Amino acid sequence: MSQQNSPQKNFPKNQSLPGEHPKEKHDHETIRFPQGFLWGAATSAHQVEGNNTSNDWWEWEQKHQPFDLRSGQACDQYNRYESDFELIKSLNHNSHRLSVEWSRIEPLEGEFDQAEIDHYIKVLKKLKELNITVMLTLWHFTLPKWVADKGGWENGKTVEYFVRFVKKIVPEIADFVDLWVTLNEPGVYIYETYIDRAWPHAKKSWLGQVKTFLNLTSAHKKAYKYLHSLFPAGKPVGIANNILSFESYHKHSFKEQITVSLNDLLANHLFYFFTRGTHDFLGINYYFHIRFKGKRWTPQKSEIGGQIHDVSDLGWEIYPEGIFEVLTDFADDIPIYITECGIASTNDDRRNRFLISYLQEVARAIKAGVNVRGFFYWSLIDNFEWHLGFEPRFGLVEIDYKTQQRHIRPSALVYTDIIQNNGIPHSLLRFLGHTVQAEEVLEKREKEMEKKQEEISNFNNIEIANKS
Ligand code: GCO
Repeated sequence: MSQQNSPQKNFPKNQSLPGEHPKEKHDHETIRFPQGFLWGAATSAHQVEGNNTSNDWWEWEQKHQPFDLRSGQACDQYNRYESDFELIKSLNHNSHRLSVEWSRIEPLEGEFDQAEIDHYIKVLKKLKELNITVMLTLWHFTLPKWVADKGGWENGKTVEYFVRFVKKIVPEIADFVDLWVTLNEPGVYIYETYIDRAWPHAKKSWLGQVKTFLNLTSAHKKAYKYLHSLFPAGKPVGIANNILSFESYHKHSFKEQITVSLNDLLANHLFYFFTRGTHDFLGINYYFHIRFKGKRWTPQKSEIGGQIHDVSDLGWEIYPEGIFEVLTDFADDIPIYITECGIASTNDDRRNRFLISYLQEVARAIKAGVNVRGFFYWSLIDNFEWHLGFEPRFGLVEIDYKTQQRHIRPSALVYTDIIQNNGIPHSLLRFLGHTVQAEEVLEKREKEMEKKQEEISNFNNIEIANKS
């Protein structure tokens, strides 16, 4: 274009063009969270304590898992709780979620071990000395062996056993607990036991599933009632429930939409429906985004992976928008705590991106009016990931299992930065944006899983051969 015909040529500099608007100021402000927000991390007894020899998991591990997939001394937190809690404090967490191990407290039917009760008093006291808000889970997946031998949660009597245990332990430790979680993820427990059948007492039984579900709802309701008889005026009680974000591939597919609704009802809402009126808060554990495709009624493993988004070392899709969705879906009059949310990754840069992008979505949900009161990252330290052993690395703090040395990962410091600001400083947003290809991770993961499967079946074949 010649100078002559240039559109700028004769256009007066100060005259505005139609559609022009004032330049938006980029404010570089911190994304703030509400005052008093709880910031912490979560663990569970069997996954970190070590040597929980009186529970059903321990027994099952010795029988069905090769040596490297057994909990053993785990993170030895039973002995190292003091230094671990000091670490929490040094990272500036203002709260912590942990659980007590029923099988230590009542290793034999009706026989309570006072020395173990005293141990938990010391553990919780230590947290209070450090001025840390305590969220305590009363049941996190493991059962004393004697309870499991009588049929576990399928047996209606287990509700009475559980309530008797709760009535014993709660008065002893109540002074040091701020929030109670009666049960952890009833749905995941049922799924892993009866559908995936990867956990102790694995079996195919529709009736077993239904009984377990109903007994768990009744255990929660009774524990709730009891806790409120002790603390009518305070000490909120809830559960920690695994809430999944479901979506269909095709908006026009009626079948896919029905699948989404059914799964949402069964996995996310049913337990709350059966226990309505007995939750002072909603505890949400958020990990999964699942897209349903085609004719299938249930999610298939391959669809859980991220064809579009990044994935964790376990192949779980990283989908920050999902946490916004579940939070807005569950928005109610009662407060919400994110009782677990985390990523298994040896790539700490990925954990940084995870933390920042998920917390951004939590902040967005709060801005949209959802009453979120706290966030507990899963997990404080790498730990025993149930049937998968120690390979998945969820920790803000890395563990060298040979020496039990703790190493603070950079992401733990990013989290501390967020906690100190009670928000996400703008400078942290620079962590977003690099992507690791999902295919790469999934391919590696598939190979690892094949290897592991082979190890497990070799182990079981040797066991069978030894027995015959
Ligand atoms: C669960 C538990 C934790 C897990 C965590 C990571 O969801 O199964 O609450 O015990 O370790 O969720 O899978």
